[in-house]
Amino acid sequence: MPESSAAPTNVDALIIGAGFSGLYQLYCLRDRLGLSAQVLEAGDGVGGTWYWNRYPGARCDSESHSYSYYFSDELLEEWEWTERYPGQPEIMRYLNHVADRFDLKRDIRFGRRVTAARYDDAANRWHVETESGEHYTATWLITAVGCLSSANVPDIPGLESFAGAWYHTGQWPHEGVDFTGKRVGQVGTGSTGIQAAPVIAESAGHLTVFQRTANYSVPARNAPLSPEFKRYCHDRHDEIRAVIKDTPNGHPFRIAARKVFDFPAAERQEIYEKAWEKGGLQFRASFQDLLADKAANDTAADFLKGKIREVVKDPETAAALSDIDHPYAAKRPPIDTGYFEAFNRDNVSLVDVRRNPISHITPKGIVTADGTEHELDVIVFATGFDAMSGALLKLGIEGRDGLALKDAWRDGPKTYLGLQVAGFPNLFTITGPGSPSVLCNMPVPIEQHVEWITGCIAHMRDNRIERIEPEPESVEKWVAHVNDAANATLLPLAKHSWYLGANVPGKPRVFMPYAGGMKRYRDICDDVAAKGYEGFRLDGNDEKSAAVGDFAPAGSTDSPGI
Ligand code: NA7
Repeated sequence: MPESSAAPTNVDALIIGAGFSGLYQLYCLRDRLGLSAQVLEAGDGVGGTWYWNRYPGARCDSESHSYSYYFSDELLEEWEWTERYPGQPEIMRYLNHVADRFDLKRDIRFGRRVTAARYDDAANRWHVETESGEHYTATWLITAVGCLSSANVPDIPGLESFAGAWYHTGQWPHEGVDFTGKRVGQVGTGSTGIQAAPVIAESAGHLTVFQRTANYSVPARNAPLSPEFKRYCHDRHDEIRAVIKDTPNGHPFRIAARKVFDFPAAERQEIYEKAWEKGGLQFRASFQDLLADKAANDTAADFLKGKIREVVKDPETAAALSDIDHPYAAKRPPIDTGYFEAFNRDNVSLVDVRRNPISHITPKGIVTADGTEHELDVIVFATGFDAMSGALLKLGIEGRDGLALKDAWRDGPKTYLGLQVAGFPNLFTITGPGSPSVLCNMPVPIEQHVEWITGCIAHMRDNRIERIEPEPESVEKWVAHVNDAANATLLPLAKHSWYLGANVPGKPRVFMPYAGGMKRYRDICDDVAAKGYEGFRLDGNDEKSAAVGDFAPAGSTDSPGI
């Protein structure tokens, strides 16, 4: 797209990333506050996560009518999704539509990968550099880099010697990959691998799935949206907005108030059957105590494991696929279109790499510990991301007195509200570690974060406040609260979860997302702002921060997001 040759490099606000969060942040700062703002985006187009994740079967697990911005009634009225779950190309069309409709692209500098961001205390400015050597400065620096954008390619010995082609799903070639007749190895069975495998199997000569942790999955039951449902979305968007703002996870459905053991086994089974037929993440909403009570969770886990054994015909494969080591939804629960059914095809096989680990890669393929060489033409790494903190640490951020973010977070990421880090004035992290983000339907926390940051910057401007950063004690309290919230759930029982950073060797194990629920989080943020940004240090006028109070403990009856 054409770019102004005189794009400003010294602005009020710099935003890194042009996905859901960066686009809305630009709109808020530029069009609502009238600030000068620029977005720096590594890709050649808008879309963020969806710009990079173009793998076969890439589709959002949130229902399309909720996977939308809700800030503009006009936008809600004019846009129409076509399927229950939006596929990657449709999400790209949506985000391009939003960017064009609000004339955002003129303030986005594409093809700019940020490599350094340094805070100059004396000038109270952020200095930002890009890979190509450009230099920008700004009063406020806002990261909108997404939670799942730093690809995790496992360090398997011999990968460089592989004679075929290999790809990570999060860095998929724009021109696509032709699997026709090829021997494909897919490593990873998270949400991505579960979406990709059935689609790859359709054209591959043979697909070998290398599974380390077996996973639950509920059928998505994706389908075109009916005219009646489309009309409902248009006519009732106020109602839908009210629901997604009120539910703990920002999804457009309420979590049932009932508890598992208030129902006899036969009735529970019926409830699970209905939820299975309906499909999607709503399965998780069948009972309110599924993520709070292990025995309750076991009933859902057993139901889902039974479904795997029903669907998959080969008993050995079915046993490996249903040998799941964590409670249902303690890791991000995938939803699928024909995943388990794919293992009934003659051209699909499973290798259980928990029992028989990958030892190395040769020019011909993947070798497992038992000495078998699985000959392959293509390897697909559906191995996830250095989630939540990875993309932020890659930006080369240095705060006050040269404090590097990677040093401040040596023992794991620490923020206040997921939005700011002590020692890094005027830096805001949209969906940062410690925010509800990935436990929610993402556009909901994104809109809340962006609006809160916009309000905070307006407050600073109106009151001539030059700097804002959290008091270290607020950060400590928030980190403790995030831990308490996680510990009130079964989420920490999944030892291999990326929520904990456990998927990346050497990464500190810290439960990163806030599991106390989106509504509670929104109330806390509103309260902090209403109390004059309680727990933050505000410099530049006489305003003093108020000491942060205690956050109400996350009770076990609260359902965390998924
Ligand atoms: P995930 O959920 O992190 O899944 C990655 C998968 O790759 C998972 O099965 C991992 O097993 C597996 N993995 C990772 N490294 C290896 C190695 N070295 N060997 C074998 N297997 C490995 O990423 P996704 O992209 O599927 O999903 C990310 C999020 O995107 C998802 O949660 C949604 O929010 C959208 P493990 O479980 O670590 O044993």
